[in-house]
Amino acid sequence: MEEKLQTILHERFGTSLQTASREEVYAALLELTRQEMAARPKIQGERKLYYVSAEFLIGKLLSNNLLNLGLFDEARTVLSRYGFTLEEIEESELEPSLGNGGLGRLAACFLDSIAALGLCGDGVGLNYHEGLFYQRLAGNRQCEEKNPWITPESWLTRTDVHFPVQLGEKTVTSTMYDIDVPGWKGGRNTLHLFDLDTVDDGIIGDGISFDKGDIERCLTLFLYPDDSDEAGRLLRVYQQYFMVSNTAQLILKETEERGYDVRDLHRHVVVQINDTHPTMIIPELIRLLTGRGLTMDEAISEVEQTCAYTNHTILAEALEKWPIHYLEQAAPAIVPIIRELDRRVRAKYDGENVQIIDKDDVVHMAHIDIHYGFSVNGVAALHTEILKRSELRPFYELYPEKFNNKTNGITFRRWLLDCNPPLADYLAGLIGPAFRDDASRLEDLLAYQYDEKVLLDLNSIKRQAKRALSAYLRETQGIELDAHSIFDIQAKRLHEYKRQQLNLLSAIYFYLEIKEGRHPVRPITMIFGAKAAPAYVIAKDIIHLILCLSELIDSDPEVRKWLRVVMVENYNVTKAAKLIPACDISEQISLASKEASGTGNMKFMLNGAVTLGTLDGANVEIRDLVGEENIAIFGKHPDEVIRLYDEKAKDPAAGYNPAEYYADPEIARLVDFIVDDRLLAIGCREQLERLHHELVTKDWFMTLLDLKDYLAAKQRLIAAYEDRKAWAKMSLVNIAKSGFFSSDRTIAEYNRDIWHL
Ligand code: 26V
Repeated sequence: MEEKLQTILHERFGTSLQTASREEVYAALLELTRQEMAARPKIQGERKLYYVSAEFLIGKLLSNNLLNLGLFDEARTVLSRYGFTLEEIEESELEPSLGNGGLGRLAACFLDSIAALGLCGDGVGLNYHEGLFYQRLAGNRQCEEKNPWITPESWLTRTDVHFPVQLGEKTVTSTMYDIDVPGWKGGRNTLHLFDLDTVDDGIIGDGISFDKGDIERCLTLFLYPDDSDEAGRLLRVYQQYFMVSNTAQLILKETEERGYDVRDLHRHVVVQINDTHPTMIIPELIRLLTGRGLTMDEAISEVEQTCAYTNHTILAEALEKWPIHYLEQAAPAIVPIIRELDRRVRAKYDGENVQIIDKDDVVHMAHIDIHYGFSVNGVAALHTEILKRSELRPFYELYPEKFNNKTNGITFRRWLLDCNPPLADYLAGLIGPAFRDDASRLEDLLAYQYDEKVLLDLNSIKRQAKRALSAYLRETQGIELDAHSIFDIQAKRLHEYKRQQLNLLSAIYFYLEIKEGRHPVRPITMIFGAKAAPAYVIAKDIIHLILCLSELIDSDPEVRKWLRVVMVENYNVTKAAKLIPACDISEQISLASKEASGTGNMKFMLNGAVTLGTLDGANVEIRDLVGEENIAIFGKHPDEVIRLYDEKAKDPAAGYNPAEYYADPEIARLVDFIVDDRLLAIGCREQLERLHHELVTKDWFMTLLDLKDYLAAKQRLIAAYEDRKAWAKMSLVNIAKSGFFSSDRTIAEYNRDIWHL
């Protein structure tokens, strides 16, 4: 490798490893890695998977690709010979922020595992020029800025594949870009990202504003453009149709090139629809197949046996519904097909609640997927049960055989080997390297749970990671942390159901206790990472509260010694990889029943954090694996929460009422601090009062219901931290039991039950 790098540096920049800048070394490593990837065989198969997704949150790729190519250790060694670290070289790489949160990161982990297992499967999505916005923290607020990532030095390859797509009245021509996906010790698949040459970043004005009506110039600028107005919602539909029309055309072209008849599509192709965003691929494939001579019956039958759907949320506002006139405007070609699909459903079933087009002429996207797909899966055991029992119950009664669970997973290549080499190397020294290929072998670690030396080592690896995070935050945000304090981290999208506000009420509790002279046994560092959707008012109020509290505490030397509240700017995959190894307490505190799975919970566990969580999503499975004694569970049971919602649905005066909890002076003391003069002096009255009012009068996600139980559980966990050996043992059991959450396991299950590749 050293020689190859020297050659590239010499030929491209007339320099060498002795004299090159970090940027030049990055460019050389990028080129070398791209050459190595191109030399890997493309994975082939009789049957091919297309994983279609609006999001692929792939993160930076240099170190991850080196790892999968087996060049990671060599690269680290060569670089260190010249005084570089791979980490600092990778700083030159811009992170492609092609995703929002869990769903997008899951798609990226899946691509990694599909290639690792040698399965023939490509990802297909959109090439957003600015991805999700860049989050700048200023004036105690989130400010959205554009977030360009496409440079001449990038992983994208422009191809000569183009397709015509009818957007509204006009037909545009797409361009396909490819990113190689090298599999661990294996061949390679591809991520295809479609784009339009006419898209123009120059139309972006202040922040992330642009003319949403100028479709040809704005189509692929941003992921999830603001949908608070009609132009924004229409743009979403344009994006979705553009994505799936390209995908459908690519599928038919490749199938024919592979020598198969599209009349047999389902034997050679399987399409996984990642949430409802790609739903229109169903009518689009039907349209194209009838265009190739299949009858409507034949086309529907093929497509029904080709498409499978994954549900990622039960939140009502995230279940996509589009007025049919949006589709008429953006994707007129498929409207007759959607009407035909709806007609067929009506001929078979009476229930209003299973129809595709409702009485208000609104199209329910998930209903298309369920009627015209052969598989419907949830993403954790509890989530799938809730889908069957309540959210999708009428469909489960129609098609029980379609429903199945696939508990999410994460790729251990990125979330252990790449992001935490000190831990990965230590584990390899202890239990051998087998866990790198087979994550279940991490269980071999259990043999050491009473080994004092190992427990001490684990604690010191954690402290090293905390120091590294501290150094990183000092450089990037000028924040100094105490590595001996407890690192308590909540990093995920900002949403009321995830309940960052609950965590903040615990910060207020500690603050008030310290002010009254009762400080914790050890300082606590509470770290948040979260982006809020630009139009989500309460979410932005919660960010405002995080930042105001942070300022209040930092300016109070008496409190600051014992408590810190820190917000990491622009939380993304890169930041996650720095935070996760350094975490002691992993906050997974969503209202039970609302978090479909969570995948951050798995990443923190794998890196030795102890979960403080509700019985929600995959937390339930984590508890089952590690046992009650190695996790801190609190809060109301999901059945109880569902019962409270049902009661309220029947009678608005019944069910959960926050006022009943606010009547408790201990709770009121914490909630009222949100509008205390000390915070009002720092923050914005309107925002803080709105948040306070929301909690006291609505509190849709039942923060106050779980507050006391949460405080008690957190205090117990903080006390438990003082027995350093017992804590290390908990940490060890979490690492050892995390193998189940490898996405290699998840993908093997998808393949066994759904894809049959
Ligand atoms: C919904 C919406 C609604 C309008 C704004 C833009 C937007 C973007 C995405 C979505 C769907 C969100 C679904 C989602 O991300 N679900 C998460 O999926 C993870 C992977 O399965 C899972 O671990 C998380 O629990 C779940 O919240």
